[in-house]
Amino acid sequence: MANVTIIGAQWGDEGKGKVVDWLASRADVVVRFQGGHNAGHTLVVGNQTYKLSLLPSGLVRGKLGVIGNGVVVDPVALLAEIGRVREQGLNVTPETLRIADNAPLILPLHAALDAAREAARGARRIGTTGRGIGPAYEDKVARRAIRICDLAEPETLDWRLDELLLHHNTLLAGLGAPTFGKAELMDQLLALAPQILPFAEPVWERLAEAKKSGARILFEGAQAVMLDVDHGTYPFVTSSNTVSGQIAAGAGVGPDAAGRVLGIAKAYSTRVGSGPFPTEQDNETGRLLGERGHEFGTVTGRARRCGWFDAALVRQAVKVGGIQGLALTKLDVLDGMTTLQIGVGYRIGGETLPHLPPGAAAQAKAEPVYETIEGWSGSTRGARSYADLPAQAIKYVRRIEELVECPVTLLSTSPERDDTILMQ
Ligand code: 2SA
Ligand code: MG
Repeated sequence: MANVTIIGAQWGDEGKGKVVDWLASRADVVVRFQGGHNAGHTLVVGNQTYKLSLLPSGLVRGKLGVIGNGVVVDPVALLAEIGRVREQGLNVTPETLRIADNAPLILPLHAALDAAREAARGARRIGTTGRGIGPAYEDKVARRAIRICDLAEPETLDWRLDELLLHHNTLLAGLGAPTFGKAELMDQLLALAPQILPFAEPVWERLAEAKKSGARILFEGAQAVMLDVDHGTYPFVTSSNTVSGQIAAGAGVGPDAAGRVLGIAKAYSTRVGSGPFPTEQDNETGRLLGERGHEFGTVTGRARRCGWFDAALVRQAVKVGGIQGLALTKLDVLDGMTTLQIGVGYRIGGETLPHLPPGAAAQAKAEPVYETIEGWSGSTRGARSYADLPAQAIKYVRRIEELVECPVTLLSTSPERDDTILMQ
């Protein structure tokens, strides 16, 4: 297997964790390159269920895990997660986990600002995970972030914190939220330094060595293309680039390192948080999908909004995300539904569009154009070969391939790792 990059092709929670886990057995290194502990990847291995947020999924398979510089790292959340998975028997040490020394930190003031802003937005809130992701990325771009390497230079923390607090306390006070004191933050950083620094290194160097030695690298995306800060349903997006192109900047490798780009899509659609969702079914169908698909956020436990597969949107994700093959997950959730709908475009006023327009007002007005397709009565749950699938389920998959202009190369038929069908 050459290198592989895995990204979400919808709004997240497509089942990337399972597919990454499936492929991790054939990789040597698993790399996170964007996002932070807003991600929630569920991995079912035998009778153990691992819920990972910040840790690369490959750790579950004993592979080297790398957190790239494109990730925003909450050191407290990281240590807590390491503690949790260690209790489940995983071996997470500075030998198995490496973190980019130039990755920016998420501090308590980031989560506080995230929450204060969401409260101030009221009905227009983004529905963030409240983890401080947006404010941490803002600080990185504004060149005032405290990075992991700064923990090794405690003499610089004084002025760094001054600069950070000048900015954040002004904003927090303006929003009527409690401000932060320097001494307390300084103590926290100094206490964290010896726990975090053993994991830190220039990971670009290790990845260059991995490339030289022919090691196979798996890039594990978090969130999804429709949450990309440039290409997603802005402003209802996360604050990082989630497309495959981000692996280069977010891990310190060339773009050729991406290898084969696999997009993950659910056989229907879900979204957590606010924002446009043209094929949403805020009705009995949506509730049925949510119930059968256990659609609750891994990180926050929020109920996910559910609706029909939106081929127009996934086609766009395929193009901007550089997706070469699609893994379709949770097909079994559609088992037994008499008729299925697939979104193929949008109607706004009298006009029909092949893709979702970028403006928020236009997006809110977009009505989906559907194609109706007959469902199947048999079960696809746990199917492990193409021959086990009802004919009509195959038809549904084939129609999706045509509409999104990308081959479906993998089908996942249950959360179990082995319930996976390799197509072609
Ligand atoms: P943020 O916190 O700034 O990244 O939120 C901005 C938007 O991005 C969405 N977002 C996500 N959507 C789906 N899944 C995500 N991860 C968790 C999971 C979510 C959870 O895998 O289950 O547990 O609730 C994720 N992370 C960010 C978010 O909903 C906002 O729309
Ligand atoms: Mg998730």
